[in-house]
Amino acid sequence: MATFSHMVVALAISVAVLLPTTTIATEYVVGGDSGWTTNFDYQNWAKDKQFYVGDKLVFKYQQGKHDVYKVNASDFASCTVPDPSSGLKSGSDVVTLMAPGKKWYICGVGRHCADLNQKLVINVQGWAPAPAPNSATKYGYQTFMAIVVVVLSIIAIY
Ligand SMILES: [Cu+2]
Repeated sequence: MATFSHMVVALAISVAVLLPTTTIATEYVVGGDSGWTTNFDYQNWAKDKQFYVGDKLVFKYQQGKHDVYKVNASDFASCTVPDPSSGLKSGSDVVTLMAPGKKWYICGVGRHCADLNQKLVINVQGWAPAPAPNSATKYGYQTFMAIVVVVLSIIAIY
């Protein structure tokens, strides 16, 4: 009798744990259809998006024409390119957002950053609820699943 209940609980816990990681992480192609290029307003592209830890940025461009460097705030402002070995150059570079906070990216080719605006700054939010519309639904989902797990656990005990 108890085995069936225990299976339900195990299933519910699995769903609660696995679903947020598989369905909520978002992959963003930087610049959308324009990709990673010159003379594109990346701040305008980023301004209506909510970036969370676990999301991915994909920088798409013709290999050799551009590249991608993760930099700090001052190098972003001055378009200072770091050591070339730290650059991403595949033409389809996937960056997983590992930690909350501001992240800065520039192109290191020619004066693409300095003169042609090829630079992106985003603010990555953690999993904790923040006063943003998107996070409310994520938080609500996790709360809902927690309640389901607790209720099923109680049913299983009795
Ligand atoms: Cu470039």
